[in-house]
Parts: sequence; C-alpha cells; structure tokens
Amino acid sequence: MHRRITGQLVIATHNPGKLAEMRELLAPYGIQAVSAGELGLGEPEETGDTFQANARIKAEAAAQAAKLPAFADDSGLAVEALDGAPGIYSARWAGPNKDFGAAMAQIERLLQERGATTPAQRKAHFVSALCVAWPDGHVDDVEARADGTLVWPPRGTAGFGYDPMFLPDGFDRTFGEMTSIEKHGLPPLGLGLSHRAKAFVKLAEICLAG
Ligand code: ITT
Repeated sequence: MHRRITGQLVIATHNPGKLAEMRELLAPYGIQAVSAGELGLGEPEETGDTFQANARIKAEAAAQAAKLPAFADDSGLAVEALDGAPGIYSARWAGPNKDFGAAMAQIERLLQERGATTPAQRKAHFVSALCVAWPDGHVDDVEARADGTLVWPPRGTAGFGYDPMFLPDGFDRTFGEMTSIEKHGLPPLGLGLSHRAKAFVKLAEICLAG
C-alpha cells in the first residue's frame, strides 16, 4: 500500500544540483520541503550495491533523524562499453573535490582505450532511484532511466555532474546545453526527459496528490 505525502518533507541530499531539481519537481505540489543541509543532517555511508538500496539508506537515515518523511535520490551514469561503470560509483569517481571534469575525462580515456568512437559504441544511460521513507519505517520507491550517447568534448555549462557529456536520445544538445525545463520539466511545460523527472512522475502517481 502506497502512502501520500502531505505537509513537510525533508529532501535528503547534499548535492546542490540535485536539490535544485528536486525542489523544482516538488514545487507544484504545495509540499513544504526542507533540505538535509538546512537541518544539519549528516550524510550516511552509501553501502548498498544498487541505486535503490542507496536511495533507501539516505531516505531512512534522514527520516529517522528529522522525524519527518524524507525523499532521497540515488543516481548515476552507466556506460555500456564500460560494463555499466561508473554506475553507483558515479559521485565517487569525481573524488573528494567533486571534480566532474576529471571524472568525465576518465570515462573518455577508458572509451578511447576500448576503441569506442562511434555513437553506437558510446551508449550510456542515467538512472535515478527515488525513495520516500517515513519515520515509522514505511517506504515507497521507484526507479527510471534516460538513454543517450556520450560526446567529447563536454558541451554546455547548465546542470551538474556528467550533464555536459550526455546527449539524450532524440536530441542534438547535451543535458549541459539544456534549460532546467528542458532537462527535467514535467508536462505541460517540459517533456519529463531526464531519469529524475521520469522517476518523479512515477513517484507523484503513488505518493503525491494530483
Ligand atoms: P547525495 O547522495 O547527497 O544525494 P551525491 O552527489 O553523492 O549526493 P549520488 O551518490 O546519487 O549523489 O551520486 C550520483 C552522481 O551521479 C552525482 O554526483 C552526479 O555526478 C551523477 N548524476 C546523477 N544524476 C545526474 C544528472 O541528472 N546529471 C548529471 N550527473 C548526474
């Protein structure tokens, strides 16, 4: 049985790029969202071996600490020619300084080593697992992906993380070259293009009043 979110919700992320997207996605629902950073909540260790498991760890930790329902995203980029890497390690590939220029260059180096030069050899997808956890232990979770191709050099300064390298299928601009409405806006304003937007649509169906 799914549960509806009403009133206050903690957004359990310490990533400013994600926080901005999650706030924009929640805005139409009249939910009072407060971030983990604003509440001074710590970051739990992401010990799961799936996106879903790590999303649950983050949502449950925040729900317990704040005594409020908490909403978390675990996400990443899976590159087909690299057997799904960096996957759940997408944030960790950027190192302690969160250097995504270096993380993208590392992906490109590995693709070149494997001779992956044509678009068909450079397929990748973003995954977003979303979880809402309540202080009494109830959880709801969903997952979605966005498919695309990796380009080099990176293009655009919008978004965050690996966005400048990711060309979503059917478009000629990377996520780094798109506005926030184009990347993750929901209909009628946007197309619900990104992995996080697609997962959010599923979550809204089960947890948010329409
Ligand atoms: P929180 O755990 O605090 O939410 P995080 O950055 O550590 O923040 P993840 O463990 O889920 O989050 O790491 C996902 C990484 O994958 C993230 O740091 C980005 O670099 C990348 N990523 C996820 N969604 C992305 C998107 O929409 N665009 C670009 N990169 C994305």
